[in-house]
Amino acid sequence: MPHVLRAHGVALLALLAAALGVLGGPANIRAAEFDLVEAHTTTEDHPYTLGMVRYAQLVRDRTGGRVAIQIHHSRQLGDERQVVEGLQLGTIHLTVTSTGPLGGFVPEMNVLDLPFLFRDASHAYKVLDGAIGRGLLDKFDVIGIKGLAFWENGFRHITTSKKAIERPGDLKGLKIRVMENRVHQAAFRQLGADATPMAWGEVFTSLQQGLLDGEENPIPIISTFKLYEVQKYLSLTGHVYSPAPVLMSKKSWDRLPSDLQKIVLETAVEVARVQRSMNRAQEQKQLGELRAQGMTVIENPDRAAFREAMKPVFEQFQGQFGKDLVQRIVNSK
Ligand code: EAX
Repeated sequence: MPHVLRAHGVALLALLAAALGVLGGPANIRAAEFDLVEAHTTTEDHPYTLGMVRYAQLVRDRTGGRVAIQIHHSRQLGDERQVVEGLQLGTIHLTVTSTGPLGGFVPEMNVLDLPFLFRDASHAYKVLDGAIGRGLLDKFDVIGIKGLAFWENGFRHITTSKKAIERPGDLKGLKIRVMENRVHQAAFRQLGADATPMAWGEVFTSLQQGLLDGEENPIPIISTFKLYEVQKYLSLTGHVYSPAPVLMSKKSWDRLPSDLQKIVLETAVEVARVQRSMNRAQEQKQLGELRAQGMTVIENPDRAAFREAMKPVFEQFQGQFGKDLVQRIVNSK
């Protein structure tokens, strides 16, 4: 990772400069005042990483090198739940994560996991970038985390090994990995699947060994993790929109002076736009690539039937999160 090497190089140069008594040298040979350890689970070429690289550059430039972000992708520091725990402890400072494990930390976050909550991406952006989204991010405060912004994981689709999924009944009896998330678990149970919660890191091997029949994720995840090697069918159900919150350890946040806090927060919000368009560009390109890799794509599964079949879950959880909040989201235009 060149940015890490560069950080070391900069530190050495700064030491050298100090030793030689060269004071007030150019900003780029100073070591960063705030070194932020960032960690997430996706690969180097996935839009979480691409967005984070852009974010790190902008933050470095706008803070005159005072804030440096060291990116660790590909689960180098653990799965999503562990990383979020790291934020609470202050051992990890920054992440971009799926909502998968977040309901275990902030129960209200589970509202975003309701199947067919958002009509389309612009509906999701409207809600997440407005007062409702900010309200959800602010709920992380009490558990020692500063919620910065919503980036994108994407609309989730179902992949399977043995059987094409066209309608809800096709999932009956299939062992499908879901995120460690009670709404997703309930939704897939409702469809008759054997819904198996599991951290992402174990999924590829479990699919490979036939311990699972399928899973569900956005196209950029399916593609960058090469799920085509272990899955035959991709059914474009789009049953839930997965945002990717960018979260910071409250310990790191509180250490930053307010001018730097402002840059760190505003830049995270600004990069959401870029990161989402990177994600959509990958979706477009990768669908063809997945076909070329031998996957059979079911483009038009019976979405209305999926929505109908998952409705009881919507009703059940709507009661828990407050019908009011759910209605406000549904009615956002
Ligand atoms: O955050 O666990 C999941 O299925 C997530 O969508 C994925 O790892 C990216």
